[in-house]
Amino acid sequence: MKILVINGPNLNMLGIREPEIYGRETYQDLLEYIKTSAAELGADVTCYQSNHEGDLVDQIQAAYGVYDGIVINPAAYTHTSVAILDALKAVSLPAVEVHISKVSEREAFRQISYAGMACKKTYAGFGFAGYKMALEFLLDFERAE
Ligand code: CA2
Repeated sequence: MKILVINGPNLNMLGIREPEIYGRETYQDLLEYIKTSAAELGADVTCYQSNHEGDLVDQIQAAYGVYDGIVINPAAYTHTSVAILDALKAVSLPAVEVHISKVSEREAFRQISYAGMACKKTYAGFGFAGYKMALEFLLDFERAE
């Protein structure tokens, strides 16, 4: 199964600040974790990160016909981007939303997720492990199809 993992703005800064929320591991560590998890689970994973909303929309669109599923942490765009929601709906690929932190216990402005409205499942507050859970979910989902 070919899965595109998309990370949104500032996630490339992981490990640099706010370790109490996002941990001490870096974005490179996250890429390693996803690669190792994918190898273990037998998924073919490509990772993409951008700080730009339009680039994230372009990547989601480009996934159509190429990937079998999407794992997405849209970061701050989670709470603002109807464009990302529309792109996920447009490609209609099975998608899973991931957040490193437990957004449900954070500020009021983080309580809405537009992207989540187009996702089959959300994993939030599990740190990096949420990405592996998302890959497992997509593999199980494909098997059940
Ligand atoms: O918990 C998550 O994964 C988030 O998607 C992370 C976003 C935040 O806006 C969402 O509400 C929840 C922020 C990513 C920025 O990460 C930083 C990394 C280092 C230093 C500061 C922020």
